[in-house]
Amino acid sequence: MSDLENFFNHCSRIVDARLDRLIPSAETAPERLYEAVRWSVFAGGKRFRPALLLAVGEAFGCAEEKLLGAACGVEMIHTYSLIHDDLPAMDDDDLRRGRATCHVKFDEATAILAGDVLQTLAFQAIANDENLSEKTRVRLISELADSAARMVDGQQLDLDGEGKRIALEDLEKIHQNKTGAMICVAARSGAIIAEASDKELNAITDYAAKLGLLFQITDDLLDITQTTEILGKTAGKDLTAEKSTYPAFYGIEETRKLAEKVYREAVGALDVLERPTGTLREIADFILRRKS
Ligand code: GRG
Repeated sequence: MSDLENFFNHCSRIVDARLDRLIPSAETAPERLYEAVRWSVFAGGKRFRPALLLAVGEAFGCAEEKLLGAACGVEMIHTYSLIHDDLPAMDDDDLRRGRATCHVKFDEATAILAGDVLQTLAFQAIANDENLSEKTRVRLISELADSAARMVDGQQLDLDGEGKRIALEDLEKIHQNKTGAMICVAARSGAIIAEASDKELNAITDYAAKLGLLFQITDDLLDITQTTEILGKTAGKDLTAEKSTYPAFYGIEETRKLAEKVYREAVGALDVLERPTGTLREIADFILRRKS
């Protein structure tokens, strides 16, 4: 197993253990709500955003314990967005993370509430994190709130663009918000907790912005080149929903070249850092080559 795989496995283990402590048990009333939350949270997501937060924090020498609450907060917002994205009023999907979506397993109202409560639990996880100063907690909450709002903006823009031919710059705006904001806040949170300088935070922000774009480009490619079984979510949805995607603009081969260019820009942004950035570079490489 590669060092990066070991790192991801380790992150998944410690993040899952902390999420288990932060999320009320399935026996907590109203049981159906917390069963639904746990169904979606512990469904085997990649935990990419928490791993990114931990990797950035560790590059700046920060202890894992200080990073875990914020990492879980980001993952909870991400999971809420997936639950709501799968609802009939949005993407209307029945498969996520390799199992039935929340509204299919439970019901639509419960899935809406499961997403709602995950949002509040995310902010609670940071507000109550005694490993962090109150000033840091407020800054992280503010950054996470801004990013979660940008994600919702991006989702609305995406819905507005369905079935229409949109300009490339509008496509980029959708993705900077819908996908990029949460990836960016994960990386920035790691740097903020680790007390990175402003110059270092700017470099991490540039890296994360490119990484978010790379994540979306590879997501678009996987949607048309990968199977439902491997993705753990329905493949080919972008074509069915007539979405504007990078392959729709450029074709598959040019989109692959674009992904490589964005990858080089992401790792290039790290060059100004006098820190051990090996894991961050490997993460960009992993996103470029990912299969799910
Ligand atoms: C409904 C408020 C609201 C927002 C939805 C997340 C999102 C915004 C939509 C999901 C649609 C989508 C496929 C977006 C592309 C990028 C993305 C967020 C993919 C899913 O993230 P992964 O691959 O998923 O990290 P896992 O399950 O591994 O956590």
